[in-house]
Amino acid sequence: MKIAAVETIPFAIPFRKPLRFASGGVHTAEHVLVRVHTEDGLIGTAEAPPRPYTYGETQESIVAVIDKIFTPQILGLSALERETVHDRLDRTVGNPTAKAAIDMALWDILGQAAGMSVSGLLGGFTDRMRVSHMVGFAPAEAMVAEAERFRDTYGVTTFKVKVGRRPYTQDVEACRALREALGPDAELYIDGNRGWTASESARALREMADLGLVFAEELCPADDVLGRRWLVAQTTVPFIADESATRAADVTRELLGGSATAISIKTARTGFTGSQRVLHECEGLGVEVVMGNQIDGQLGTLCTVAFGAAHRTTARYAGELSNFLDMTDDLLTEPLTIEAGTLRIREGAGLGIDIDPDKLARYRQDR
Ligand code: MUC
Ligand code: MG
Repeated sequence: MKIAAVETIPFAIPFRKPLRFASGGVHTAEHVLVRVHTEDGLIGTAEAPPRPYTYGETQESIVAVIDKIFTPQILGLSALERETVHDRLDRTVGNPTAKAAIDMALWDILGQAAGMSVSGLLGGFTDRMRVSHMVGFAPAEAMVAEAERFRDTYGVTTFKVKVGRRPYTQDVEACRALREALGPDAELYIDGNRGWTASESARALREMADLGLVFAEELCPADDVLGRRWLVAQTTVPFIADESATRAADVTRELLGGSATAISIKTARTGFTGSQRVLHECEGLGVEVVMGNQIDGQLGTLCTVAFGAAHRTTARYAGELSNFLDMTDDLLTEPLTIEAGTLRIREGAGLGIDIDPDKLARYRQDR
């Protein structure tokens, strides 16, 4: 299982409906397909989504850091030597989605070699997750129409609503309209992507106190240290750290500093190995987690559900697993489907990723 080569293939697939949020937007999935080849012919696969507004990575930087720095450092190591692989990758700071894609591709290889599913190897708790859909910025009526469509078509009843616009009252109105349209049983939570100040966030939360929000995520920047602590201390809604806690050490800092009371785990940035570190840290501390979405395509979503379904703590809440439905196409031979509000893991050895060669030829940008 020695690593013989790492392929980085940039590809671009347009979104039918772009996702817009306070820190940016995505119109086209310009991701990088990462394939790790072993000397004995196994191929581990994952995708890295560049999110410059969150991690500083671009499609070009992901390809460059893997090709020029990471691959030469890990060639010849076995897929079983993941700690050594990470020791080498961690010599370079940052680049979380590039590192995570390599990690997940190595797990895919381990699963294939063992003839077992990665989800089973990780923990095997269940074979599916309830789905939470992220509703991006739009006029309130359009946000309601989107949520109703996801409820009626896919059975989804949990929604993460993007907030963080100014004035904050338009987001409060949208959340109120969603609660009125979806009824008391729908689970609603909000994500501000750092768009508001601490005091705007406090006012917005007070005005939404009757909406039964399950979580509030990154409403204001964690870098506004005292403001954020002040906000988190006064709210009764669990406050999720997402982009402010992208590594186990950040998780420690945000939680112990009183700047968050729950954590978003994203396999796109911590792979499976780092995500388990974060998960076990949160379990040890008694802190709730949600499986987040890096605006993943189908490969990334498959990785998220494989991890989320594997552990009882990550399977407790709905995972953010549906935004690939807004893309015009994807690379999998057999597309993912959401039924009765749930997404199942893929059966079979490894991650069960089967890339359609025609689709890859059509969307890859390097040929
Ligand atoms: C989210 O949860 O914030 C938007 C920016 C990002 O980094 O992830 C997405 C979704
Ligand atoms: Mg977020």
